[in-house]
This record gives sequence, structure tokens and C-alpha cells, in this order.
Amino acid sequence: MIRGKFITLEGGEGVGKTTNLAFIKDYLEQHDIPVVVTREPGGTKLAEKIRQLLLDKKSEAISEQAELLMMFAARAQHIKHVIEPALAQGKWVLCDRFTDATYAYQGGGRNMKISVIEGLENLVQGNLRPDLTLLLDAPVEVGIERAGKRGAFDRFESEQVSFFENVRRAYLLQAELHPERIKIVKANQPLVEVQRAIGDVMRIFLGLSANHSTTPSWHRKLT
Ligand code: T5A
Repeated sequence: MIRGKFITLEGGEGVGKTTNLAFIKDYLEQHDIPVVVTREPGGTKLAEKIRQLLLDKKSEAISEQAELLMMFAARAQHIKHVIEPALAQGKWVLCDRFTDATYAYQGGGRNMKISVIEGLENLVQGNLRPDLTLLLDAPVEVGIERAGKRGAFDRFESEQVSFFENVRRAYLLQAELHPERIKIVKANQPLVEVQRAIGDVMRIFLGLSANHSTTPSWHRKLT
């Protein structure tokens, strides 16, 4: 059995990760690739409970160390029960956020030591790293405005703008450190353009030729 590929989608609040996850799933399935779609924190019953605790604005003040360890506790469950089994069965895993989010939010946002995050990454993940990461990047105000339209803010979304500026900077630094894996997609443009750019990245990742259509199927139907 050929091992599946592990693709992650990253970016600040409200940049469009969830929206574009469906597009990527659709793209892969059109190429007969079996896909498991999942998210972090979350993806298993226990990890989803940890997610609720992490996002709950009304929870007691969560220390930075507790927050970091909860992210990796959820991740350990997720890897063992969802990600690794799927990859071993030859399925591709498409995950809404993964460890780059920890570098961005706990490293950049909370100023936790990168060496500590690296230590936990090695402990929890062993050799597992994403094969491809799409980083949706947009100015912080754009993401916050989009997220605001969806309803009440959670514990992270209630942070100051400076927190999100640090998150964005840390994400861009991750992309600089791992240019072969992390591809930046400009998210501050109409959805059809974002998806055209994502389609280009996916086409190259799948080794398809340049004249292969990258227009979103829903857009093709409309035009
Ligand atoms: N976290 C997570 C950490 O701190 N450390 C970690 O290690 C991990 C894994 C999880 C939180 O946990 C933190 C980070 C997060 O704060 P989440 O739900 O995964 O929460 O993250 P959010 O950023 O909150 O996800 P959202 O669902 O809010 O944002 P998305 O998915 O990026 O945005 P989406 O797709 O819901 O789009 C938002 C709105 O914008 C519109 C959409 O229609 C939607 O209304 N939109 C566009 N509008 C115009 N033009 C475009 N191009 C658009 N694209 C989307």
C-alpha cells in the first residue's frame, strides 16, 4: 500500500481555511484520490472536547503552558486515531490547521520558546510532517472582519490585533523556513482568485500539466 499524503491548511482567523478545504477536497476527489478531511484542535472525540475547552471564552484563565500542552495532547490523539491510520491505508489527509498553527499562535502570539515547541513536535509526531501546507495569508483586519460576520468571537478571536499581527509574522517566518513545503496563497482577493491560486499549487503538487483546468467547478457551472 502506498502511503497517502498529508496536506494542511493554515492561516490567521477568518482567512478562508474552512471555505477552501471543501474546494481542495473536491479537487482531489476529481483526481480519484481518497481524502479524509479533519481539523485541529480536534478530529477525535477527546480532541474535540479539548478544542471546546480551548475555545471557550468563559473557561478559567488557561496558562500559556497549559494551552500549548492541550494543543499537543489533542494532536497526539488525532495522529494516533485518525491521521496515521488514514495515511497507512493510502488515504490523503486534509487537515484544517496543524503544528504550524502552534508555531504561529503559541510561538508568535504567546511568545512561547520555539525550542519547547520543537521538542513537543518531535515527541508527539516522530517523523510525521505535512507533505504540503497551503498558507492563506491576508492582512489581519480582513480576517477579523470576515470572522466577525460569522458570529460571536471565541477565546482566541477575542485577542488584541497585536496578537494576530504576531501570529501572521510567525506564519510567514514558517513559510520562509520551509519554502519547499509551505506555499503562500494570497487570501485578500475574491474567492474565485484564491481558488485559482490553490488550484495552481495543487496541480503542481499532483505533477499535472500547466494546461490542466484549475477553475473551480462551481465557477465553471456559473460561467
Ligand atoms: N490554534 C489552533 C492554536 O492556537 N494553536 C494550534 O496549534 C491550533 C491547531 C482554532 C483556534 O485554535 C487556535 C487557532 C484558532 O484560533 P479554528 O476554527 O480552526 O479555531 O480557526 P479559525 O481561524 O477561527 O477558523 P475560522 O473558521 O474562523 O476561519 P477560516 O476557516 O479561516 O475562515 P472561513 O472559511 O470560515 O471564512 C470566514 C468568512 O469569510 C468568507 C467566508 O464565506 C466566511 O463567511 N470568505 C471570504 N469572503 C470574501 N472573499 C474571500 N476570498 C473569502 N474567503 C472566505
